[in-house]
Amino acid sequence: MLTKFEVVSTEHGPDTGIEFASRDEITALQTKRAMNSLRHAYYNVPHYRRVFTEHGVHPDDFKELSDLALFPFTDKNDLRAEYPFGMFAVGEQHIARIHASSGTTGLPTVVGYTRNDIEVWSDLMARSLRAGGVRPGDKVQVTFGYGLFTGGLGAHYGVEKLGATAIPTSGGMTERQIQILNDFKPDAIMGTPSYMLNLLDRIRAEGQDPRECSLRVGIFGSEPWTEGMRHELEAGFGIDATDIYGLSEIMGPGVAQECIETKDGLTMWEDHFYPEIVDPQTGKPLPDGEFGELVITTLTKEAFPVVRYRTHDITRLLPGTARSMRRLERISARNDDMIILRGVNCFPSQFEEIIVEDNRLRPRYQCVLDRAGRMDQLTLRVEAAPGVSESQRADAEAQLKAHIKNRIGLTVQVSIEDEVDLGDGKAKRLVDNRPKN
Ligand code: DLL
Repeated sequence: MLTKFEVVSTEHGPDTGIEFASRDEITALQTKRAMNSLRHAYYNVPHYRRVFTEHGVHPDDFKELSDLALFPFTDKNDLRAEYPFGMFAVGEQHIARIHASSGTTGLPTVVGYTRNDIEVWSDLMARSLRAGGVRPGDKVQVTFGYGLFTGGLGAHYGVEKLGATAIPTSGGMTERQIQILNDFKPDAIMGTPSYMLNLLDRIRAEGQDPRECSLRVGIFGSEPWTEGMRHELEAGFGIDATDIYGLSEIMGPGVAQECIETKDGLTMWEDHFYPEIVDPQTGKPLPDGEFGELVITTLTKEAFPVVRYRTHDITRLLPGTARSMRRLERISARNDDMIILRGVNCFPSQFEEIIVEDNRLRPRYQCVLDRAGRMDQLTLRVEAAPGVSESQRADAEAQLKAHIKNRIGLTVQVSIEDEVDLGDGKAKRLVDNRPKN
């Protein structure tokens, strides 16, 4: 139930003029909505009431957008501390859907949506698809995973909302993806860029020319990728490829989307999300154009309003081009050690939890990321305990691989070694050898 303050309803479907509104109009809308959202969080989520009070601020202190800097940040740990439903701002009977994403430990971060939140998300996904070149009547193969991950269902509802046709293949089963691509003749495809490169190779390996497929556009995201990968996917499939960004804590896919006419970074849908770039060390807001950590405040979320969420994604804000809303430069780095491997998020600490259960291994380990051919690959280097025989090592390796597959859902390479050098000082848990271009 929404008490005291109602969140402003969102009438902006994919075909309204808000995408081209003047900066003044956007600022006025953001100010009104931020005020509402801060009140909504404060009056309906005990966590926000507590931390605002501890910080000596009240929603009434907010008069203009720069006042947002008075309010405390929210981090993944805050959400985890309220596991599972403590951050919901509405009663459970108003929750239409729940999604979750991996946390730094075994506990996932849980997010909820009201029926209206799902409507807004679908609108924003439809808007994103349209910006990426998908049109009503197109068929869209959705290879993002369906389930607790926001990718599949988030994209799916947007495809339907746009008036296009969803082909919900979900992830994996590449043979079947290729068959569907050949037989259903989709106009567009969505997925992680690394999986798309894999698909490209598999099609070629079957003796087909991927440029002869029916695809016209591809919308890819959920993990960092590069201009080099864009060129390869565009040339390989004969498509226009654009970048989509989002995170479950804020909504899911469709927080920002690159426009097909400019392909110059991702337009942030600023009527629903207020972006700030802050210095990752001091937390001080930085001016547009400077690199720092992206912080997002939701402006219209009912079930899960989020105030100043630290995304840990490093980027900068640029002026609007194809739309009047500001753009994010392609996100190429994070300032924590979250690994995104083939679209699955995980932290080195999750591997550690599994390693320490095996007394044949020592908790001295390092994650090494490489690009093997096309696919990103993670090798977990782990030190063997003293006196462990060759055959015990082989057993430990097989078991570790199996446990990681079962518990984290990732296939990784494991290398059990005599010694793992973790560098001087703070243990270097992550080595990223993937090409940057
Ligand atoms: O990955 C939501 C999503 C699904 C986005 C499908 C796009 C397409 P999470 O699993 O919560 O949500 O992971 C969010 O993934 O903080 C970024 O670090 C990373 N990420 C998402 N999109 C991009 C992108 C989904 N286009 C985390 N470029 C974010 C670089 C991205 N990184």
